[in-house]
Amino acid sequence: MASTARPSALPAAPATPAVLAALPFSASSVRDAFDWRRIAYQVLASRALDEIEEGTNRGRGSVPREHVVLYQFSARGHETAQIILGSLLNARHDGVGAYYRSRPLLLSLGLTLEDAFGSPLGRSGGFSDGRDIGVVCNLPNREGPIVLPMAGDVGSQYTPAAGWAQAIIYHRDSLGDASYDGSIAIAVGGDASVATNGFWASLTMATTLNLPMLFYIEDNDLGISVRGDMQTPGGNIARNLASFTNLLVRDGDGTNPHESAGLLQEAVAHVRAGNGPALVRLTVPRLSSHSGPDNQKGYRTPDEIASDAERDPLPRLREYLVPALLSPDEWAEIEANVAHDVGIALEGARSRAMPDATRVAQHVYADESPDVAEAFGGLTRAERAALGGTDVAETEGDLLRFAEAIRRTLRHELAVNPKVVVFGEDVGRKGGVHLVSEGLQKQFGAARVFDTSLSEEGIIGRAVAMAISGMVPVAEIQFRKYADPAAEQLNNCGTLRWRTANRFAAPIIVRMPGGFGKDVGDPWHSLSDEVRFAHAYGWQVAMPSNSADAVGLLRAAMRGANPTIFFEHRSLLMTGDGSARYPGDNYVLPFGRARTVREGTDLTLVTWGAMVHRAASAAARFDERIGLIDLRTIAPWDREAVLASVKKTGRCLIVHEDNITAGFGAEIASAVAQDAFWHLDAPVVRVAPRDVPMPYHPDLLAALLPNVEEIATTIERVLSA
Ligand SMILES: Cc1ncc(C[n+]2csc(CCOP(=O)(O)OP(=O)(O)O)c2C)c(N)n1
Repeated sequence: MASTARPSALPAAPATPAVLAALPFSASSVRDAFDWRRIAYQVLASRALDEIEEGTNRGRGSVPREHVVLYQFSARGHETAQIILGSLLNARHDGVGAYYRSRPLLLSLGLTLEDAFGSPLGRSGGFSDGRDIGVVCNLPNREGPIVLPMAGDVGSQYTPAAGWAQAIIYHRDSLGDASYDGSIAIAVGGDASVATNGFWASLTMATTLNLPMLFYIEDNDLGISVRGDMQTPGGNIARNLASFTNLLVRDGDGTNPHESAGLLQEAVAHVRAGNGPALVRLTVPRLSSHSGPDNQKGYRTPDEIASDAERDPLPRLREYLVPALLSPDEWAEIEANVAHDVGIALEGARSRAMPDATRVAQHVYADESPDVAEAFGGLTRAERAALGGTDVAETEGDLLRFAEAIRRTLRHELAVNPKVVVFGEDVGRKGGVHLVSEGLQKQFGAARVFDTSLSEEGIIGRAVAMAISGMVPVAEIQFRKYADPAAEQLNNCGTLRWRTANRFAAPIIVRMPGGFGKDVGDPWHSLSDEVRFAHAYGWQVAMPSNSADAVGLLRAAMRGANPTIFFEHRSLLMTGDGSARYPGDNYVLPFGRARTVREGTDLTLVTWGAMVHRAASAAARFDERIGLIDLRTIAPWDREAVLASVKKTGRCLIVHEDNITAGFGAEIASAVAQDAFWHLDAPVVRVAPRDVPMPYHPDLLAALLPNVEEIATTIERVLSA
């Protein structure tokens, strides 16, 4: 073991009697409530891991002196309070949103020492199979507390943690699953993380919804190099939140085991009892640099580093336990056990295979092969199979406008699948600003169809955790442009399955109106920019042009295993352009299957969304010469259908509403140029708006959007090329 084997050489921790006297817990109530031997083992183990990885260990026993990982984030100084907290998480469905300095907490929840070493070494197996930084971990657990997949973005852990808390209530009260009784969500973050949008979004969620959620802030007064008073006015988030309605707030010294244990115990009990959320801030020293590459130069003086070293919680833990609860020999025995176990774990991790490079692309999307294990999250295969579906549309259905078709699909899926919830800003009482969900709250109740606070990050982060819990969250973003604040959660949702090597999945559905309206536009409500989601990893992207396709694709998403962006075009919501016959309650349209709107001999016109209608009007002017393909989905997109048609017609024209530069049309043009080049009789051409935002005045809008005339003229030009 490392330098911590010399606790007696360090100054004794002051007892801070004034603080202790004010605390509501007695010495014996704290001492007796915890398994301190286990806590000591885990604190020492975490310390040993960090020291070996950092190369600061002195080398002892079977553990040589070395520096074993390149990108290391040490938790030295943060361990004791985290492990005390972990020891309080014992309900079946406790769930943790944590960050890169939370490995001690994971050790206390069952992360093995070998996995803790193996992943930072980039070895196969473990929590990411070599795909993610070793301290960005996760812990699926079907029998006890889980740790949601962490992410590298500071603050991104908060809204999923709040979503987990809301999911606990849903499973317990709406699905009647008693195994959720008493379970809570925990969000762990540093002092700088409380300046993020995610922190405030989740705090609003937790306090307004009275969620069973504990915020644990470990305040080391540094965000890499920036001091805490730059993140929080006055530098103490607990003091500032003292007057927050519906939040128990506690503040203390995270190096004092007694105080940490008492405060955390009180807060956990408060939340478990259903009294609402709590926040505990504990001060801790950061005993290392921020991360491996950081040398602390320029922002921390040697004196500051030395005075933080004096606040090391490990010797304070020993002071607290020895001799009151453990004899010096017992403490030494724990140290020896840790040294032994850590040595074996390091060897085990080293002997693991390197990750299989041939599998680097696996798990971006769900892999349905029977030999691939089911991820933690989403509907199970059995549940999906039971819901079933058919890709054969009924032909006698009512003629439905676009919005009504989506509403009817949501209504049916809410009725047949109790795990479905529908939510977003104004989605509940009002029924959405486009009234797509009108009447659904009345029919299914406010637990299943509900309004949210105005935070898109909160909406998507919440959906991610709900999906991980096995629910089917259908989140509405009020307008495409307002997905911007949720970009981090959306991107992390898309990579979640891949970066956890299929341990977790979050197949959420994000409904998103956008595009031009009926004679109206503007830069905020009329953005389309669908290409951004096709470019993001792991998403399915639907852009239906009519009611029947909307029904089939939305149902496919809600019975599927991948996250989906479901684009609801405003002009289709506002007009009858997309009306079609209802294809039935069981109609499921697989993604990546284009619709041939019309066959043609001389030119293939490719488009999607609302542009299908303008393209169809233009194509109709050319008798049988124009083949029109409606892609329906752009991720995946039906490459085969487009190539087959272009090989037949020899010409390709792509029309879209998104701006031309790097729009999705460029992807199609590239595929055609590469794989149908020898069949082309003319250049591949795109009709799309110049790179100009959507304008407000109808004349300006009309001047920018592709229209029937422009499409027809371009068809003529390509035909005569
Ligand atoms: C959204 C985001 N911005 C910036 C960073 C870079 N970064 C990584 S850690 C960090 C400081 C975080 O400090 P704090 O939350 O106090 O946690 P600590 O590292 O002190 O434990 C920063 C700025 C990031 N990872 N994510």
